[in-house]
Amino acid sequence: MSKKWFVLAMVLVMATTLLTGCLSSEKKPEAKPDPAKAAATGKKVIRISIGLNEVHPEYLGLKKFKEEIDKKLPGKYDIQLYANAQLGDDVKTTEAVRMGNLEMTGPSSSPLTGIVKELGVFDLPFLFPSTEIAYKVMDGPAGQQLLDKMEEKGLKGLAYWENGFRHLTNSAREVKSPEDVKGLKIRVMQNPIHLATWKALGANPTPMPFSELFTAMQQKTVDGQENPIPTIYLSKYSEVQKFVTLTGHVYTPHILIIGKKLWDSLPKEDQKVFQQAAYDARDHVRKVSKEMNDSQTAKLKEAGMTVTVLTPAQLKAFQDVVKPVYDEYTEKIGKSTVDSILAEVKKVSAK
Ligand code: TK8
Repeated sequence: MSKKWFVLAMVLVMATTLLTGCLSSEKKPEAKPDPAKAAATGKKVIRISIGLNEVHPEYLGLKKFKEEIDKKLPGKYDIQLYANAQLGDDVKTTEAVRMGNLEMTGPSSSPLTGIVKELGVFDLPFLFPSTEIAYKVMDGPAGQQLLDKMEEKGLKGLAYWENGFRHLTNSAREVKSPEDVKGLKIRVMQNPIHLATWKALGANPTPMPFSELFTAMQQKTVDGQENPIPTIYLSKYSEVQKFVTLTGHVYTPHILIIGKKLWDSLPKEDQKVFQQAAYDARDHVRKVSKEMNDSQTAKLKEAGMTVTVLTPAQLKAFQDVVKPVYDEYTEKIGKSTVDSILAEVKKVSAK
């Protein structure tokens, strides 16, 4: 081989090694932070994994979170972000954070009710009349009490981020009334209250992790699902779903979580920075979510979906059918929690 060719070959080999090295470290992160790497950079590795993709408001929130930490604690932390359930779905990452095998995650509150049953209050259908009221209640003392309850389970809940009001989509028919829902196979989050709600509506609900949902719709294992507009649009559900009904039947948050042990090991000043970054990023997520909710409903139509807006009377038919879920679940969630959240909703609605 001539010298020229040899050099070219070497360059190619090096480039491929570098490239595959990057790709594989992105796709298959180590189960634990690499201590050698951490020692080399002198930074503490904080991996945060979520189920949604890189264009979703939650991921944009994580970027903001990382930015704030990098700015205020330069050189101290290596914040690594993982999207698309790369380190597991909501249930798995939360378990991993509890066990100390992962540093942070941002699951929906709903799959956490197996750990903290009181969080189920957010799953009660039609609990919050608007996002503003949801923010005020969650960010207020009653919401904070629920985050505090997570601590005895090894989890520190830093803040409520926006997931949002959930809307029904399906591939079978336009839905305007509970009768139209009858018999539809609907994927729900792994949560008994969602299961009960969709049973009350006459659907055939199936709990399933979010990461399996797209394929389930594509293969018609399920007819439909429910999620907020940004998730429906940004996860390209229009490719596998034809109808959206703006049911807004429940508002569920994402919760930014860090392991309690890890949290306790951080210096107090760093805790303050982390906490503030979680709030700043929360505000960013809410702003972006609002913009996306406003603009993406029209985009769903452009993508070929039929978007159905319910009249107040049509919406009431849904609300009436699911009312018994409150009686069935109030004791199971904890009556004092349900009462205090309901009282807060009333109080902030009156203002
Ligand atoms: C992403 C989930 C998702 C949730 C769901 O991991 O499961 O439907 O709405 O946002 O948390």
